[in-house]
Amino acid sequence: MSETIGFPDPGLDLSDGFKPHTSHWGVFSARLKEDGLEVRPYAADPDPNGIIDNFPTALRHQARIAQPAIRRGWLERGAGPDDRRGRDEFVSVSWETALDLLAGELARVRDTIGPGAVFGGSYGWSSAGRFHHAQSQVHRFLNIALGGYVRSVNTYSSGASSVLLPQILSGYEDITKRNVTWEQIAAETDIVLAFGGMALKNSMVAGGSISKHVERGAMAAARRRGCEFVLVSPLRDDLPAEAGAEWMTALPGTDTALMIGIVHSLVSAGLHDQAFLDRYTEGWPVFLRYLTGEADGRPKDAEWAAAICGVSADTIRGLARRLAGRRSLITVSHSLQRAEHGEQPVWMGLVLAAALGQIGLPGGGYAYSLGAIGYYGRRVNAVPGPTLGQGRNGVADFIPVARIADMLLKPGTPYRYNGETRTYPDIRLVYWAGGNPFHHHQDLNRLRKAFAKLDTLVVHELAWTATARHADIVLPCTMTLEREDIGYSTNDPLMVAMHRIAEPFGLARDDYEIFADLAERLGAREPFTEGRTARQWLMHLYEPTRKALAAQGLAAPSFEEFWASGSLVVPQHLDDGGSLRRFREEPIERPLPTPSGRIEIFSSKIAGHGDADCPGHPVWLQKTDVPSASSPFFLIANQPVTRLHSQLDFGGHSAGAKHRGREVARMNPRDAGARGIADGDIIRLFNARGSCLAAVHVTDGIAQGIVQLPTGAWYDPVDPEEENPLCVHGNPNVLTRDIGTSSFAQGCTGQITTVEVERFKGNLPPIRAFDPV
Ligand SMILES: Nc1nc2c(c(=O)[nH]1)N[C@H]1C(S)=C(S)[C@@H](COP(=O)(O)OP(=O)(O)OC[C@H]3O[C@@H](n4cnc5c(=O)[nH]c(N)nc54)[C@H](O)[C@@H]3O)O[C@H]1N2
Ligand SMILES: Nc1nc2c(c(=O)[nH]1)N[C@H]1C(S)=C(S)[C@@H](COP(=O)(O)OP(=O)(O)OC[C@H]3O[C@@H](n4cnc5c(=O)[nH]c(N)nc54)[C@H](O)[C@@H]3O)O[C@H]1N2
Ligand SMILES: [Mo]
Repeated sequence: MSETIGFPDPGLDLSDGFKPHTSHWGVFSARLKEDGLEVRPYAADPDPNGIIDNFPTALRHQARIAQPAIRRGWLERGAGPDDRRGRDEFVSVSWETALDLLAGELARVRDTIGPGAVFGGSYGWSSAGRFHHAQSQVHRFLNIALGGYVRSVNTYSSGASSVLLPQILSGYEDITKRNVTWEQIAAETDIVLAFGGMALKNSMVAGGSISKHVERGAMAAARRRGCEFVLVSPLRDDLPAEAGAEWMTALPGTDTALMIGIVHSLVSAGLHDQAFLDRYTEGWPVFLRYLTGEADGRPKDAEWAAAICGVSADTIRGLARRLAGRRSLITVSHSLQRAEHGEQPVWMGLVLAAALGQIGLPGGGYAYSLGAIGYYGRRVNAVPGPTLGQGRNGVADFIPVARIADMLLKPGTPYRYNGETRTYPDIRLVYWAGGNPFHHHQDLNRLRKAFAKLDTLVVHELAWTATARHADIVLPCTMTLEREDIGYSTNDPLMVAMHRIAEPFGLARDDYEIFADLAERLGAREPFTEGRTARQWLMHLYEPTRKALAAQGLAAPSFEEFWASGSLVVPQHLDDGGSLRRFREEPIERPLPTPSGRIEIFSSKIAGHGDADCPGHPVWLQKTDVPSASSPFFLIANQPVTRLHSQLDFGGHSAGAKHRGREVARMNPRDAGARGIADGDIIRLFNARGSCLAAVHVTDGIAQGIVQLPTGAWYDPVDPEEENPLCVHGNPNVLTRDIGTSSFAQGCTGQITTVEVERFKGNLPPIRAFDPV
């Protein structure tokens, strides 16, 4: 069943020469005039995202890459391990030279070692259009022209949960994208307990495109109806003011203990839903032995939890009473699982929701990652969107995405993943297009050493990111505004005809064109391009949508009509609660896709792996990175407000929020006062792994004992010659730890670490991250 709301869409204002376009952070229209670029948010968006304001300054910024470049050491001495990566200078070359040299190197690795020595995971968010999506392009190229590559699985976003949830509840997409919606919350929910919050800055973004930002309005509507919001988070603004939330702080990384304490309180007071547990879950009795202390002599009561998480036992018991017997919704943010033992809060949040018995009811139960990205909590499109086929990968090997530095530093070494013992491959060449490991990876000083071991690092970039600066071959690509594409996301009804707004910068070329010319040199142009120009590909990729619309008897505009109107509204499925609703209604006929067909509170499969850091039911596990005399503060390294990750950090909106050119950290007044730090000061954050500078905002919107520094400021080493140089700009990943969540999922743990902080008194070094090379 589906419904549609009409075509064309009136929200896209194309008067005065503005042309339609979109991004991961919002639909907009833009026009280029003599005096620069102007952008206008989508008029039907109730809450537009300021990140589009990064475009005007970014388009022709000096940080853009104008010409292909090759690292001098690689050019003069050839491929091979080199710790000069990131310190060496670059030589500008013509496209002919760059592509000839690169094709030769790709052929060498393919023919003398094999495609299993190429790492092409190329993790990253790239840009919004579905055809010029760089990650799809690079995978397709490596499959067709090289015979394959070692890939990466899972994401930095949800490394732990995406491996865990299918074992204990249902498919990852099912749980995140077809579960409780904002419409249901506005209409039905009595109380939302949000672990890690649902910050509007986060739901403002959605991969592929996002037309309407609805979260603020939905929370306001729920609140007006009387819904209560309780926020468990280090930061007050992890829920918007409109939610009117009660804010409480557990120590970072201790939410699992808090959740266990709430469940113990429910059970002790007889407030848990035993009928639900009996009918819909597997293994509650095993968990109960842990909860009551029968298994280990320690009851996990509210006092036990309070001693770990810092929330008082009375508050914990009070939460249990407030949640029981009402339409309660437990939300668990992505951030909670981007940490050591990140599997546990995801699993324990589910057990808490099961004990409350609301799973599968409208607006009730468990919503993992709701509010983390704009595609959760919405309806799903009822027609297929454009997708570029990636061909067949002839290499079976893969790594969990966040284990890249381990792979490069420890080839041939065994590691655990998802119940298996696997071995890291020996990688000689890494190809990156559409991602920024010097943004996304942890312990950047270690990453530099890992990249030094390669023969060759190839990067396609639109700007001189730290990753580009560490590459051997840098190929300048166009940015989204400089090419045509189709913007689309499976949870947004507005498909956007992304018109070209500006000509390419310098000699920049589309990733597609670059790969087509490389494929030619490797004898694979025709299979790669299938004889199509970029425009012909757009027409080809649009066709499945048009056909599906016609098959449903709906208006099915031709590509030309779609392109001329600028957008198309596609039908969406009804908000039917997805598989959890169906399971609740018919647990025997519509079982969950878990081994038992039920919600697994105890998983014999996971227990059978025998990994002590992720046993068969959720447990509290002591963390190894906790505040100490040398690193007394927790550091929260979360998503930035003014940009998507590191993208367009040089744009006006991002730069405008910095202070004295530095990223802004936040500290509680008491912590700052104790160190003689005042609002607006420059501070130095440091620990055993590295150090960086940041400006500081002193505010009571952050809990004591915690410093927050968002991700995304470009890594800017004061002296690249040093072993562990100070980053003068404020990239928190010089401080974070490069360990997996557990031997089970091996997810990214970048969200939390520990640091010391001091007022920076020296001469402030200049920012050079955005200088041309
Ligand atoms: N400490 C810590 N670290 C984290 C996180 C955290 O919470 N804490 N969060 C993690 C998460 S959830 C994620 S998803 C990752 C994000 O990590 P990434 O996705 O790697 O970050 P982006 O900055 O989006 O990188 C995209 C890159 O693609 C480039 N690009 C854009 N368009 C194009 C194009 O058309 N062609 C090419 N070739 N390139 C293009 C951009 O310039 C940019 O450099 O970071 C992770 N890192
Ligand atoms: N503006 C903007 N939006 C984004 C992105 C972006 O780069 N910019 N990135 C997008 C991507 S790729 C993703 S995956 C999502 C990420 O979604 P999340 O991972 O949920 O987002 P974060 O901002 O990293 O974290 C959310 C909040 O969790 C809180 N938190 C951290 N540790 C703990 C803890 O131990 N316990 C509790 N209770 N709370 C904790 C922090 O205060 C933090 O602000 O965001 C997406 N949205
Ligand atoms: Mo992410």
